Amino acid sequence: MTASPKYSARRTRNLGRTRHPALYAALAGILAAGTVLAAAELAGAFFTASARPLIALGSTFIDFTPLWLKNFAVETFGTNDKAVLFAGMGLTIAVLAACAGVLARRRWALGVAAVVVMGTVIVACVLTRAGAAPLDAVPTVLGTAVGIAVLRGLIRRIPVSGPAASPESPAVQPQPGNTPRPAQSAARAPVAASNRAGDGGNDGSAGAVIGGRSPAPLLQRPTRRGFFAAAGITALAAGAAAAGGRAIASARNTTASFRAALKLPAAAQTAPALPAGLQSPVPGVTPWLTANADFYRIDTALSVPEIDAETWELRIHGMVEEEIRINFAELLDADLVERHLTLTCVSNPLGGDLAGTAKWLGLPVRELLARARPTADADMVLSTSIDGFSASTPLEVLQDDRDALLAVGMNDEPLPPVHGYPVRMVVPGLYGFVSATKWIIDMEVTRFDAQTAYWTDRGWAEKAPVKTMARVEVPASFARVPAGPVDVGGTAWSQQRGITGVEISIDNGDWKPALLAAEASVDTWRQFSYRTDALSPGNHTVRARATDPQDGVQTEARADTVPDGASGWQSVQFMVE
Ligand SMILES: Nc1nc2c(c(=O)[nH]1)N[C@H]1C(S)=C(S)[C@@H](COP(=O)(O)O)O[C@H]1N2
Ligand SMILES: [Mo]
Repeated sequence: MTASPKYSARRTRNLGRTRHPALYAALAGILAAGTVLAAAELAGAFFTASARPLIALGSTFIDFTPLWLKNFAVETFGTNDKAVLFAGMGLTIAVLAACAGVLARRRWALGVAAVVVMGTVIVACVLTRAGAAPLDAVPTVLGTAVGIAVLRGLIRRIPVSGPAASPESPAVQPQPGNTPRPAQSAARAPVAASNRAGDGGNDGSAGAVIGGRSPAPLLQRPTRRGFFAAAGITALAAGAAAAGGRAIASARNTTASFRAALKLPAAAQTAPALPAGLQSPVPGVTPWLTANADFYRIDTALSVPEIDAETWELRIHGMVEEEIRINFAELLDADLVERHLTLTCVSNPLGGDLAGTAKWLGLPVRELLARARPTADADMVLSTSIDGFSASTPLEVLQDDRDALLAVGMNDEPLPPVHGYPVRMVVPGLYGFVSATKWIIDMEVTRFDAQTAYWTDRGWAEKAPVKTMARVEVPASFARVPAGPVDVGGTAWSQQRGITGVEISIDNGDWKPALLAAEASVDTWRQFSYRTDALSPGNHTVRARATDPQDGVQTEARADTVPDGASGWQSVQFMVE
């Protein structure tokens, strides 16, 4: 074969000089950053989730996310917003790390400084998370140390001409006219060449991981192959550390097994029997009862909080005659009620799917408040989650006769972890962000003029009753339907007021009443159906609007989701074939 001369020619050239050492340095930087995160992930398995750098970084980022960006993310990516956030973070870190690598090759001290700055930023994020302990900084500090060692080991393996590069004597640029050296140095026995004598003066850490800094004659000449071998080993080790960290973290998570074994008590008051005919007859309309697995999830938590139900405790304090604490066993012992309630998110755009109906099991919040006895001038309850999220709920809403629940069960199961296990609030009539605190641990009775909640501090309203809304689900946007009459179906909600009518307008024509499905209660959504006249082939639009008995027809005025929920009449385009 003629391949061999070609091969050796290329090989010799590559051994002799590297035309793009900065690219190697960038790769070294990226691998070092990956090692920082992986090592921290492994160490972090023995700490709380927010001690893990990516979680802490992402959570902090979310907390500082400007309103427009948050809305953009939710509207564009919906419930995938977290995956997008992680991807964006990964990309940002990779770019910064590549720069740090390039910097490190030119001036080692600057590279180290860059890595240390990154580590410090992460430590700051970790330590400012809700419930963080000083020791939570340990994984990141360890990870940063390992990352610096890896960076050092890789940088000095960047193939260059002239004397071997070391962090302290940065890479010598390839000289024009340098004679390529034969491959013999690479063939030298690695053991003999590897370290020993030259290790004096070394700071130690790098040598321990990849190989010591040795004077040029003793160190085998850095080769392309050597660099990529080290890079590959680094990537493998980082991957193994990250995977190992995950595995250890989930093995150490005992909340899952406790939850699986948990038998919820029977309700003292079961849910009123559901009437027949709740489901719209139009095929394709959302199931009236939302399965837990299909229930929308919206929260700021990058890692689902793990709460040990056996040590969970809720404190009710502030402007009360008597401070109260209740633990999980006491809560399960109380007279629990079961209710079907529809929960909706303020970020739901017209026609959006951030709404769901479940059967909740819980203790009415008013009973706890009755025990605590709020003082006369209190007007708000600030409920706080273990991860620092908080919601401001008007006190009277939690004291009137609606079924505001401290919920433990969802559709006959303990709350799923993502929906707030072990305990959350669910308040009929209010959007989730001002009422439905998941992973709740604290309720402070206070005043709207004294305290503000998580989203209120970020531009959203402090009070947010649910707006009456009709949603067309069938036909779907841009659906193609056969000629003839078209079946329209959907869901409307107006928690606390109920739905007494839904009207449909085809192609901006007169409003016609839709057929309402049965109603379970004013706190649950209500479905509808409507059959159009035969429509001609081509594009058509269908609009829907709901009526509630208190405020009449839902407003036509369009409002954005910010600050207190979208309004307006949804319009859906479809095509008759
Ligand atoms: N701890 C915590 N609770 C939270 C939130 C949150 O970000 N953190 N988001 C709220 C919002 S905006 C909504 S709409 C509901 C959504 O509840 P779900 O995810 O169970 O559907 O939870 C509320 N409770
Ligand atoms: Mo929400």
